[in-house]
Amino acid sequence: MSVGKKTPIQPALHKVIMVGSGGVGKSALTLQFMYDEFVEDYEPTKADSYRKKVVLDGEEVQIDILDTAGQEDYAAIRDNYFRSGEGFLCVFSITDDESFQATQEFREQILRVKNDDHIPFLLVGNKADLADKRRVTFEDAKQRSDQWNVPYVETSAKTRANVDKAFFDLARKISSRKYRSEAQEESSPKKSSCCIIL
Ligand SMILES: Nc1nc2c(ncn2[C@@H]2O[C@H](COP(=O)(O)OP(=O)(O)O)[C@@H](O)[C@H]2O)c(=O)[nH]1
Ligand SMILES: [Mg+2]
Repeated sequence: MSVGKKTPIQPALHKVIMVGSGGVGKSALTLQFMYDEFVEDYEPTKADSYRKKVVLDGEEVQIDILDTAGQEDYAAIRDNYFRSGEGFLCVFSITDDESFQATQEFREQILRVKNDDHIPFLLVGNKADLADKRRVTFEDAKQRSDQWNVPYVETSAKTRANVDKAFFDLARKISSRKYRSEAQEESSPKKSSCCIIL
């Protein structure tokens, strides 16, 4: 029976922004997710956007990815990028402590621009294949993500480990967030009319 079944006109679009210091693997993760290949020498100053159709929990959705590349040092450009994002993959390299420290600043900037403590956000420790060069422990990263109340995931753009997981977990958070806020919007007029009557 198809009666009453909702058919979306267009697949939902979830806007993801890649943030993190230069060289941590934002482009490599994006390209691995998009095209199933490890690109070792992507132009470090090039920001670009991508779109991929995926099936998320049985529903077709589009994931829009903005791969930033340092232009966000300019506050105005950065704020525009961040404002357009519905979810953030905040990437550092497990081989580089400075890149881990830098995630703090990215987190603060994002919260400032979005003005939303519950913005969909994942802390991503990339280059997990380079175990012998690890400088950031899993525990330290997990502790930070717990403090922020966000998930922590370790990925490798080289081996593809957890790459789909990072994007899908974030898209899932964006999706549930949207439905929740739609539900709130639907319920709030009732509340206010109720207050007027009283
Ligand atoms: N071994 C390893 N190298 C990586 C990984 N991700 C990125 N790289 C390398 O790190 C360098 C910087 O990656 P890139 O994606 O350009 O970093 P971005 O500046 O954050 O976009 C490149 O030489 C990549 O080949 C990874 O998961 N494992
Ligand atoms: Mg890049």
